[in-house]
This record gives sequence, structure tokens and C-alpha cells, in this order.
Amino acid sequence: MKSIKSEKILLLGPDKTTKDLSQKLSNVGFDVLVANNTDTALKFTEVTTPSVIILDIAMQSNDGKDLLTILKSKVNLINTPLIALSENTDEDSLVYTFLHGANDFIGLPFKFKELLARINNQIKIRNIIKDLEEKNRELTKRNEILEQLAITDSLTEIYNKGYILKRLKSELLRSARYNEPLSLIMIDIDHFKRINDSLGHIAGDNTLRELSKVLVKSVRDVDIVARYGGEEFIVLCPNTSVSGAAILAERIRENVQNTAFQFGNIDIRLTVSLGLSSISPSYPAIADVDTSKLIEEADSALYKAKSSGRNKVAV
Ligand code: GH3
Ligand code: MG
Ligand code: MG
Ligand code: MG
Repeated sequence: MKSIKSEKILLLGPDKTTKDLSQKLSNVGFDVLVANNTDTALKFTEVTTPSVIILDIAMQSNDGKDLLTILKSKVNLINTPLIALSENTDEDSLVYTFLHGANDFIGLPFKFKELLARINNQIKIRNIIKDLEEKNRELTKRNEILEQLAITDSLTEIYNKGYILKRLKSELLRSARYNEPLSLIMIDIDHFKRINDSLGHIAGDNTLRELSKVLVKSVRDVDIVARYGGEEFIVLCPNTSVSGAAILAERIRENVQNTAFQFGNIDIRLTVSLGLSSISPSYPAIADVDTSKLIEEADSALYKAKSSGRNKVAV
């Protein structure tokens, strides 16, 4: 909790209200700013956000508008409690004051100890709200990080299997809705075991990370790249026909072949095999297509690419 000394009070009202009160508030340690007219009051609120505003509602703005309403509409004062003072303590005046946003009310002439208790109360409430807001911001941030972690592959930092399967489902529905094709490329590194066997798992892991970067660089921003399993990857291509996906797959194949994956001072050379599957909008009842069907078809195409010599694209 802040010490009372650092709490700033903006005291607004005619001289007869503020003169004595400002002295008393200063004496108990508040940092008091006094304004006897609307212009000065509004200028103060531009440059400082007080802990509490005390307003004698006898004070009106130059154009006769209610200063209470003006202050309460200011964004930077949204969390600043306002205590209204008034000689009118009849029921209607009280209701009006609270309806226009006052957080508390005290009749004039005020009793100083009562006012002080009410000020401290408002500061306490404001601090609780501030703490809650801070905690809420932290939780929101933490949730965002957790949500990101839940869909990210920890080794390569691209999307993980869980995410691509979910996304595949939603992209299928989207394709059906907008009458668009959808393609999927399954990628498996050729003879990857040899890299682990000859250079060790660290080299293997490093290569998987570098390969992911090559994949991400090879595709469009709207394509989704994920690690599906150990050294298998999926690229999901919305609004892409089989011929478009074949061009992309071929580009990926070439990019991987032409990349030297550095590990220490060793240049690791790799190739990948790629299997394609595609759904065209003319496909009957595209929305009913099981997501596993696209994966199975890409998988068997990948098997063809492997068995026909690797470093190939197959449909
Ligand atoms: P091919 O695909 O060409 O048939 O041969 P391959 O040697 O790549 O065989 P396979 O696709 O079955 O590859 C599996 C190997 O990938 C086993 C393992 O050594 C390696 N691997 C899988 N996941 C990881 C991983 O997270 N890190 C490392 N370093 N290696 C992995
Ligand atoms: Mg494999
Ligand atoms: Mg294999
Ligand atoms: Mg492999």
C-alpha cells in the first residue's frame, strides 16, 4: 500500500470550501492541488492523475455545465474516485450526484475526520481495483503465453501436431463454405536416422530446427507449417489446388536439397520426400470429408515418393 504522503488530492471548489480544507489535508500529509475555477481544474487533470478528487458541486463550468459530468467522462480519470461536497443534502441532490458518477458524498459544512475516513476508504478501494487490474493483465498475458505454448512444437517452434489437426478440420470447413480447394503436403526427411547415427542427436535436433526454417521460408504466409512427428512435417495450403501444391512441394524439395545445414563446422546435406493430397471444391460433400482422409492420402503419396527413390514429390 502506498504511503499517504504520496497520495495526491485534487480539491475543486470555491475559495470558502477549499481554503481551510486544503490546509487540513496538507497537515495530515496529502499532496493537495487546489483549483477554484473550471479551467484550472481541467488543466490539472491534463497533467496529473490524482488519487482522489474532492469536488464542491457548487462549482460549475464556464458554460454552465456540470463539472462532475465533465470530470467523470475523462478517460484518464476513469479509476480516480470522486467525493462530492454539497450544501444540498436533500434526497434528489444526492441521487443526482451519485447518478452522475460520484463515488461518495458528504454534506457541507463537512466534519474533517469523517471526510478523512471517506478519502482513505476511496483510496483503499481504488488500490484494490488497481491490484485486480494488474493481476488481470498478468493473467491475460500468461494465458496468451500458455495458448501459444499449447500449439507450438517445443523443438522447432513451429506449430505442433495437435494444432495442425485442429486447423485441418477448420480449413476443410472453410474450403467447403467458400468453394475453394485445399491441399496438404506431408514431408519426411530421407535417411534421417543416418544423421543421428553419425553425428548424434544434438546434430539431428539442430537439423530439424534449421529445416523448419527452410520450410517456413518456402511457403506463403497463409500456408501453415507444422511438425507432425519426429522428422515429419505437414504444410497445409488453403485455397491451393493440387497443381499449385505440386509447384510448392517441388520448391520445398529444391530448397532443402540446396541448403547446407550447418552444425559446428560441418555442412549437413539432406533431401526430403513429399506426398501430396488435395481436395477440390467439386468434391462431393467436402465438409463431410474426414480430416484423416487427407492425411492418409498424403501419407501414401509420401510412401510412393520414398519407394520410387526418395528426394521426390508424389501425388
Ligand atoms: P526414410 O525416411 O528415408 O525411410 O529414412 P529415415 O532414416 O528418415 O527413417 P524414418 O523416417 O523412419 O526416420 C525416423 C528417424 O528419425 C528415427 C530417429 O533417428 C529420427 N528422429 C525422429 N524424431 C527425432 C527427433 O526429435 N530428434 C532427432 N534427433 N531425431 C529424430
Ligand atoms: Mg519418418
Ligand atoms: Mg520412413
Ligand atoms: Mg525419414
